Amino acid sequence: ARIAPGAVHVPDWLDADRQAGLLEACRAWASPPAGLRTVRTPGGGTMTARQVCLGWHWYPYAYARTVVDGDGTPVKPFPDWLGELGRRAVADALGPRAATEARYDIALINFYDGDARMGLHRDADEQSDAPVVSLSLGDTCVFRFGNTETRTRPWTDVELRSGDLFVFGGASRLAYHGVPRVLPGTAPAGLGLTGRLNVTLRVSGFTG
Ligand code: MD5
Ligand code: FE
Repeated sequence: ARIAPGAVHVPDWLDADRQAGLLEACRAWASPPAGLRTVRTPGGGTMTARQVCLGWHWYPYAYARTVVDGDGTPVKPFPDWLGELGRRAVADALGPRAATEARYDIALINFYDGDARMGLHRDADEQSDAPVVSLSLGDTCVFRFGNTETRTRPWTDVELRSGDLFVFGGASRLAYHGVPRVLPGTAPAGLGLTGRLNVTLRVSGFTG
């Protein structure tokens, strides 16, 4: 379903086996070194979702090759198979032409447990306008898709469930968005995940 220009929601894109496989990979990436960390914002706050990065390490509001705000170790590599998954996602959501230029090299993986949420923000630290690919696992969340101008209404709330794909490209790439809540206990019974996790694939556009 098209939510806005360039923003496409594909429910149930990953079947149960692929969800389980992606979850297993995320658990390995979340292990030290360069594993899951709490993100501290410059204002002295902390994000409630915890995060692990592949390829490039995101810290507010820049990218590095090491976990500069964690254990200082090199960020884990971004695997080729994940880039292929990203291109398949873009092809399915936006068509094959949109997928050809996209060379994914960053994954940000957010773990939402308990009351974790994510405030409205824009993702503007990449130097590429390639679409962001979002894959959801575990509990259903309310995803808030806003507008490119302001942090306020109008916005559209969409429920993202385990296995759903969302692709944010074109005019939606710099829209404000967030996760106002996660609906506890809604994960598929067989998956073995308490809470929610979200994998985003991005193109850095960095050279060198
Ligand atoms: C999440 N993650 O569910 C969301 C899904 C993040 C983040 O917001 O920054 O890690 S990705 C949502 C997204 C990315 C890029 C553009 C837009 C949405 N958008 O235009 O709405 O944990
Ligand atoms: Fe974001």
